Amino acid sequence: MALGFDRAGVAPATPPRHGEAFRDWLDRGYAGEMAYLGRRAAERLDPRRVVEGAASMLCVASVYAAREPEPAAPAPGVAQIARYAQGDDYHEAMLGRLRALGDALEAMAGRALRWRAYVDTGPVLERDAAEAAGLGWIGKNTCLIDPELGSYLFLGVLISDLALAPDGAGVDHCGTCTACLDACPTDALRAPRVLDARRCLAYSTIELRGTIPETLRGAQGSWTFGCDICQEVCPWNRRRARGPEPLAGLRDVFAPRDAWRAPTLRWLLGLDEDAWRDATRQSALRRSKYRGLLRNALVAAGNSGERSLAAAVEPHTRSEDPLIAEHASWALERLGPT
Ligand code: B12
Repeated sequence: MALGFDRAGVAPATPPRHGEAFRDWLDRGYAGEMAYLGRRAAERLDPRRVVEGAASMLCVASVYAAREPEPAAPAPGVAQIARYAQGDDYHEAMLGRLRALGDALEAMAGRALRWRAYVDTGPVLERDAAEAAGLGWIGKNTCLIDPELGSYLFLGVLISDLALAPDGAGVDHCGTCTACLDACPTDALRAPRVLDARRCLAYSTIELRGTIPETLRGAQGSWTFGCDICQEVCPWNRRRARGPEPLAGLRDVFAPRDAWRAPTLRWLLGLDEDAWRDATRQSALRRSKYRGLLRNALVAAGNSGERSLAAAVEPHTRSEDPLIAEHASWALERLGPT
């Protein structure tokens, strides 16, 4: 596929199969502070409200990390960064290619089409659409899993009024496995395919702007941006690939940057805002803002057991920002007397 996507498939532009589950999720308050998810709920529940006369959804997926039979445990004093955020920001990288696909579809149809392309930020349940388009199935960890590629996949969707032949929905292969539910350190997976985002470390380290609830801090371990635990334990991400997985096409855009593969907490705690801006240019890491990343690193330092980090934590206890000062004091107390 010239555009560098690993998978593509077509679903009819009809209401999502799990629309009720989405409504129920909102009603339970599981979206936490992500109010934007409820604001355009009607559109999320019917793609024809997004594109007038919508007939089909062309869904794409791109691998952003290779599968590993046994993910390595983090070294002491090292921060864990979710794989999806270690390379270049996926939004622009995928959206540009999806838009090229829209233009190509128009040329192919020989008429002006109504179409919209989205990656992450649009009023679409992208996993539902991807499952309906046969790109895989929604696992018990709520991630879209491809039976060959696993779940380290970015998704994108192009909704258009062009009637394309649908590919048929993906088939569920989770079976009796509950590895993800058992491994989640904060019990965010309340039931198979039901995630209370307020308890999810990806939410608390990326989306949450304020204080990280004390109930989540210990469980955060060394995760400093996002969390991959429910994917790392998934057998579909642990199957040995047939030979090393080549990083080609769009994939090399997402290859980990040296700075973010396994950054030390000492380095992160020493970053000022300008250095943070430089290091997060064109990266999904920008989403937590400087303040959020520093807050997360303080919690990870508090969990590290590395007394030598106290000297890097201590100055932040005098921060003018009460959020930073409070998390730093918490971390210092947890590290114990120097
Ligand atoms: C909000 C959001 C989050 C929130 C909430 C996550 C969530 N599960 O909803 C937070 C910040 C926690 C988050 C975390 C992550 N995210 Co996010 N996120 C989104 C976003 C913007 C909206 C998702 C949404 O609408 N959630 C609403 C709830 C209700 O959906 P859901 O939990 O998936 O539940 C559905 C299924 O369970 C389904 N279902 C299917 N069968 C069944 C059966 C039953 C019985 C039930 C009840 C439900 C059900 O029905 C529900 C409704 O569709 C999407 C982009 C998009 N526009 O879709 C990206 C997206 C889902 N995220 C993505 C990624 C990569 C991540 C992380 C892996 C990043 C990281 N490593 O930290 C984690 C994964 C955590 C996890 N296990 O989900 C990718 C997922 C790709 C994939 N392979 O699945 C997406 C698609 C972005 C993209 N374009 O690539 N994310």
